[in-house]
Amino acid sequence: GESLSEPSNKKFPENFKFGVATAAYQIEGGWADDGKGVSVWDQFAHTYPDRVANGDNGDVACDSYHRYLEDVEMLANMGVNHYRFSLSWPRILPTGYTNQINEAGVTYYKNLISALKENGIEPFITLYHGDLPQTLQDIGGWPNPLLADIFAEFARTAFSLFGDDVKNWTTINEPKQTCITGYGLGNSAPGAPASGIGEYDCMHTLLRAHAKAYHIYDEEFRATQNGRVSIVLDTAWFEPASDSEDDIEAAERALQFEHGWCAHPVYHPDGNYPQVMIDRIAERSQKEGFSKSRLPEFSAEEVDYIRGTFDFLSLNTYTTNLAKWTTDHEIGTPGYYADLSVSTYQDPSWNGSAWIKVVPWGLRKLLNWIDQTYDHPEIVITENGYADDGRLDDPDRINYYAEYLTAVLESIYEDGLNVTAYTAWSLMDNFEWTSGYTIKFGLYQVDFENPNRTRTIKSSADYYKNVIANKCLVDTCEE
Ligand code: GBH
Repeated sequence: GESLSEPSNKKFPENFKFGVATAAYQIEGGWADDGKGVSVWDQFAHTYPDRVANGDNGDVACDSYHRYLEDVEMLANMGVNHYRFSLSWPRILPTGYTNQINEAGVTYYKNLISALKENGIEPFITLYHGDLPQTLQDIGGWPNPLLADIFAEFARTAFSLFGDDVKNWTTINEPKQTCITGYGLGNSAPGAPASGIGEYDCMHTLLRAHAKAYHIYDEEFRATQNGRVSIVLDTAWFEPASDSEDDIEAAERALQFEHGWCAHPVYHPDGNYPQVMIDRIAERSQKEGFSKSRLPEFSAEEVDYIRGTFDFLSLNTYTTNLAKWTTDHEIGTPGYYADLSVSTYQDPSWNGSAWIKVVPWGLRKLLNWIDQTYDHPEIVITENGYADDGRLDDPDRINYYAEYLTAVLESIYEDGLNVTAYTAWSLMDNFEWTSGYTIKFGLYQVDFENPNRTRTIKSSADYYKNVIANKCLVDTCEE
């Protein structure tokens, strides 16, 4: 396999920021406490325990709803600059709509935010990270275009409740995951499969929802609150499986589907979906006998309204895949992966765990591709991390962070990219969606057998603490 490089001895730029991330359903618990409404994840995990490893759910999770002060202590110990967490929409708006505001939920987030600020930690809020109010699923969920306005109202509520103290906002976490697993394949919450249709309708609404929230911030809050807003997109790097032209084309197409689907409408100066998606999905839809493309169309006004709705580019990324050209999938069941028709896999010689192979050069290539494709944006890495079985002594996680942070340094100093912040996933072991508690991403361990959900520091947290303190990966740094 590729040999790993020595950690860089360069110092991060003086204003570079380090943080860690979590998400509401994955850590909070308190699923029915104090007037919280039911989310699609509550519903999914309770209705289909067979679809989550060990039948687990987030009813208690890390119990952060009751133990957030311990979380803040851990954050303060590591000395992070920012803490990226998400709001549970149904904890604040139990009906999903603004007709009813749950004061206890508001108080929870206000308390968390003030504890962070007392410790000099910047709150970095994601409005939506997977836990849609079930009431809104009952009217069809994200494929229903009405959700764009309903989300925008939630966004306005959050900006007005918390915006005096919160300067970093992202609207939606990983729309692609919500749409493909939730509404395309349907193997994750809300479990509403409509392959080849639902995922595209879902993304269409999410993009309009994001743009509305961004414009609301611009028009009603920016002047007084002076914060920044973005949308969190995830992608792996796709490396051509060989240097053949076909494989190079396959890798570029994979990037345009996996990243461009949502990135192009927002981040590309031209806006709209990537042309390769528009063309391929129209062509396949026609062969399938549809009267129009399964990829919905934006009007020219909508293209204008959506493009440029970001103050920085926000990226979640974990690993690299190889992309190999393959003949187009036969016309049959419509679906995102058939529309893409690229064969992807990972090199068996790559080290790593589960789906996360340690391929730091892939991060550097991805950052460069983004820089070139989207006109040199400021890039904030909002998630990056490594999973294992949860042991306290975790050299593999330390190695992953050293390798990936080295790639970040190289992208800054050797490639001249504008990467300004890095956020590790995750503060602590938590509920990893359909993998339940079997996969552990934490810098802190959580004992899920213990009613106190005891948190214990791992070696990787000590490592990250040093990185943050020195702004450097090794003991002797070069300015
Ligand atoms: C992010 O999702 C999420 O934002 C976060 O909530 C989550 O906990 C974190 O990453 C860690 O997963 O078929 O085995 O190849 C990342 C979404 C999930 C996409 C795993 C790729 C590969 C599964 N990723 N998936 S596999």
